[in-house]
Amino acid sequence: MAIKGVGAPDQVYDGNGLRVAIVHARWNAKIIDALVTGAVGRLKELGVLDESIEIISVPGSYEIPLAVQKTLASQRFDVVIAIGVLIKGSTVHFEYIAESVTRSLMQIQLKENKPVIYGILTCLTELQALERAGLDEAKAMHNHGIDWASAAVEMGCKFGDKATTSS
Ligand code: RBF
Repeated sequence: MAIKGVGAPDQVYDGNGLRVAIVHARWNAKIIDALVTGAVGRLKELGVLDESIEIISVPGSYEIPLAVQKTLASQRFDVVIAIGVLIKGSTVHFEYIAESVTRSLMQIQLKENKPVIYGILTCLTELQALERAGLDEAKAMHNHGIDWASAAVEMGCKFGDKATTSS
């Protein structure tokens, strides 16, 4: 059994009826695409209907919080998955963006009282990001987008407006 990463959920959650938005940045597009694809595939496996999934793109990670805020304020969604890929460069942009986006996403979910799933990779190298999107052939690592979708369905069912927890 893996030591790191999310453990098994306490029950199987049914995503049918859950409305999920994915707000993603377009920086580092190849990695983003793999993460979004992984998330969408898992949402569908968990019963979220195609027409209940909306994908919204913004230029970069810095733009994600406002888009998430507006998306939740529209009252059209039960949960939002925020996906961005920040890769450290030679300036301090990375630190500023990572810090402000992370803090903002936490504030938004508490203010809007709806789950925001934190799908922001903050990697020191491009290889680290590729690995976490399951794109590094040498290691064939896990696509984190899959976990974010599982978290979205669990949080939406447990804490969303239409809490549908069944046991
Ligand atoms: N956005 C990302 O999503 N990931 C990045 O790794 C990233 N690196 C950036 C590095 C620099 C030097 C700058 C200026 C912007 C970067 N952005 C990145 C874009 C940022 O999130 C935002 O879209 C723009 O700054 C416009 O507000």
